[in-house]
Amino acid sequence: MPLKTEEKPENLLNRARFTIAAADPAQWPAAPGAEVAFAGRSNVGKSSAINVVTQRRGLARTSKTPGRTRQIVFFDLGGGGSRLVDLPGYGYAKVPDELRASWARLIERYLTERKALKGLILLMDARHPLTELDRRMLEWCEPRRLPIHVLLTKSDKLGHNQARQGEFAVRRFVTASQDIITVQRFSALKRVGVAEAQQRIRDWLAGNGNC
Ligand SMILES: Nc1nc2c(ncn2[C@@H]2O[C@H](COP(=O)(O)OP(=O)(O)O)[C@@H](O)[C@H]2O)c(=O)[nH]1
Ligand SMILES: [Mg+2]
Repeated sequence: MPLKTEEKPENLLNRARFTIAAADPAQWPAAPGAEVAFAGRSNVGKSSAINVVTQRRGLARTSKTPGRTRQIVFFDLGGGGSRLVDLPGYGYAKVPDELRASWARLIERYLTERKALKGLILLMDARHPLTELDRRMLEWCEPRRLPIHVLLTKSDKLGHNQARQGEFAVRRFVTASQDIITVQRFSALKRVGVAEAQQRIRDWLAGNGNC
């Protein structure tokens, strides 16, 4: 019998619904299930990427003002307890050190303790990937064997060759962990690389490791 439309695996992401913007770990949804989190600098395009991969414009709030998201936002994908997670952006220069440190602690706690986490979508700006904090994030995750898929986003702002150079630079940086770290070009604006990103997310949620 053919699957009903809403049960097709490719529609899993379209079912995303806002669950909670959690300021405190006590508010994180009960942990069973599978989760894919989006991380990266403030303003890099995390919320835009979530909207594009779920094909739900306006699901995650996007902003022209960096540093607006201070909470971990969970989106339920229904059924089997799968979720997408919008992590607070790191590295926004204009927040006080104390606040920045508390964000780092929150993200670290999430990445360390969250059993449901199956993989991290790490967004970097295609124009200047591998910032200090991007590197630290990769270096923190590598020994913990957390699978990462890097989206080099806003690639619409770059020519083909420049975008390729960025891709090579990130690949070189993670050479030792190619089995768990993958890289692609992406643009939320021009819908570049959406199918590839969706596939990676669905594979993780389905328990198919990194590839
Ligand atoms: N040109 C371009 N702009 C983008 C892209 N993705 C996001 N933006 C813009 O970058 C800004 C920050 O995006 P947002 O998704 O809120 O970033 P977040 O802080 O990482 O969640 C917004 O003005 C978006 O419209 C992209 O792929 N290309
Ligand atoms: Mg955001």
